[in-house]
Amino acid sequence: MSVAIPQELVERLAAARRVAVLTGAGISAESGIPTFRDALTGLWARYDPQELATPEGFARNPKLVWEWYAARRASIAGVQPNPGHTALAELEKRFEKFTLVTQNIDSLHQRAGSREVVELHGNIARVKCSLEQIVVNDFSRDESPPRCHCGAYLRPDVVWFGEMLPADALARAEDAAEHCDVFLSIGTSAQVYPAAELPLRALSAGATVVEINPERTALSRHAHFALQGAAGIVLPLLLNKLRQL
Ligand code: BV8
Repeated sequence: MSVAIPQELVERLAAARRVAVLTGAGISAESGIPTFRDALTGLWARYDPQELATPEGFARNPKLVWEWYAARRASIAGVQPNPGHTALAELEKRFEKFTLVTQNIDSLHQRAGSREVVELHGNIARVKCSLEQIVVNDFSRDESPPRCHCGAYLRPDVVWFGEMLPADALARAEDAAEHCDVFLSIGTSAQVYPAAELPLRALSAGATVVEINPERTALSRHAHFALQGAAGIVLPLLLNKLRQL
């Protein structure tokens, strides 16, 4: 599937000093990680992520939620960054300021070589005490979920629905959106707030907003450029066009 990259977009990107990016589950889809909107695969198909990814869901059934994350962590362990992640790591080197804000919790941007990554929703590789809210690295696994030394359950260090985002991450993301020349929204259905607000902040601050997604989303009609294609195809194309200038 070939996607046309408008020359106007290439020129605006080439002239940009500051670029901000928001990625969602779609950029990891080509690595084999199911997106949030795709039906959950296998034994988890009968659960609603918006049920499980909540403090209430964890309180109701800590073992089920812990095991859902353990299954997702195991599925992530075997995957690799894809050409979309790699192209973003290359693009970062071409700009004075390049801030990659992600909703993903899979570490694939860091593994692809991206250096300035803002994790809005935490990271599945980290575990924290559900009471003290501090990251815990050593714990016994003879219980599911395991317990902190204080006796409370441990939980994944991710942001659940209904929970506040890490204040410093959100502040960095908002600052990047408000002070960029070009904002790329990649692989996100633009439905989850406050992340979904970021491209709109960039738009009202005068940035050129670009969406990369095979499907249209709530953002598409606001974007200056809505490229309907897969990130793993469009981003390497965009990088090549910049190199040819
Ligand atoms: C909060 C971590 C304050 C856990 C996640 C208005 C303002 C503020 C808040 C709200 C509001 N309205 C409602 C809320 C509450 C809620 C919310 O937004 N709900 C939604 C459902 C309406 N927000 C919150 O609770 C946030 N907290 O606001 O705190 C507060 C507190 C209490 C009350 C009010 C306010 C916390 C949200 C974070 C939740 N945690 N993840 C985990 O992963 O288990 S969210 C999780 O879902 C992801 O992190 C991500 O953010 C979201 C999924 O979205 P996407 O990444 O976009 O993925 P999705 O599957 O939806 O779409 C994939 C896209 O990729 C598709 O468009 C597809 O076409 C595309 N695609 C597919 N293949 C490709 C591709 N694109 C490119 N290439 C491809 N190959």
